[in-house]
Amino acid sequence: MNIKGFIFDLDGVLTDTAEYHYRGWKRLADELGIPFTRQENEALRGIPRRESLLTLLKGHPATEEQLQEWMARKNNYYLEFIREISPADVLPGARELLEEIRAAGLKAALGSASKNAREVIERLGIAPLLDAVSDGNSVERQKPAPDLFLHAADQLGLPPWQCVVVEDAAAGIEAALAGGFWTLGLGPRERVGRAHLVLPSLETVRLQQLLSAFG
Ligand code: B16
Ligand code: MG
Repeated sequence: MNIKGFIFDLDGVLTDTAEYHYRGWKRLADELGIPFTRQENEALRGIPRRESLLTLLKGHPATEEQLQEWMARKNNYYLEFIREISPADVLPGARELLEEIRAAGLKAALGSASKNAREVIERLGIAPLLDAVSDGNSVERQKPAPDLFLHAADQLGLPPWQCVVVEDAAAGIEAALAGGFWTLGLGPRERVGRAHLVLPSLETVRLQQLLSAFG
């Protein structure tokens, strides 16, 4: 069997923190008098904090000091919102798949661009099912650079070709392909169609099905 490990993105794969990111950015945008819609928020999927802010600003001038203050402000709103997260917020099928991976003696890691990823997985109650955590603090270059997933694979002690990256964002699929990983894309083909395998969600997925698909 080829596949020995799985690397999971967080937002959009294991849970849906996108709504909380949206509410945080929206509150900041309202305060700055900048229009910001849910649709615009979709483009920020998997995109790191600073780049998200620059996208939201749409060329609105800002000093470095202001950028820092606004990022901190949005993050404080986000931290307030994620206090509501509980084990009930794990997306359907995700916990079952993590449990199957553990039972089969395979490895699982987190590969999230978020600097708050550890807190979220603790609140979801899935930290014990993850053998390694790579997050927004782990590497310099973020997705679509492959660094984050390479860091995760390294922590698992596995080469990329023995790992499947599970992602919901185009930038994440590109990062995984650039690193030489197998890719499972979750969501519409317009977004994750470059993945080796595309599924709507993890809801009905079984480990055996994935091992056969990538084996
Ligand atoms: P933070 P993922 C990403 O998470 C989110 O999709 C993206 O919207 C967010 O801006 C980014 O994390 C950084 O998050 O501000 O908490 O460091 O999909 O890579 O798990
Ligand atoms: Mg994501």
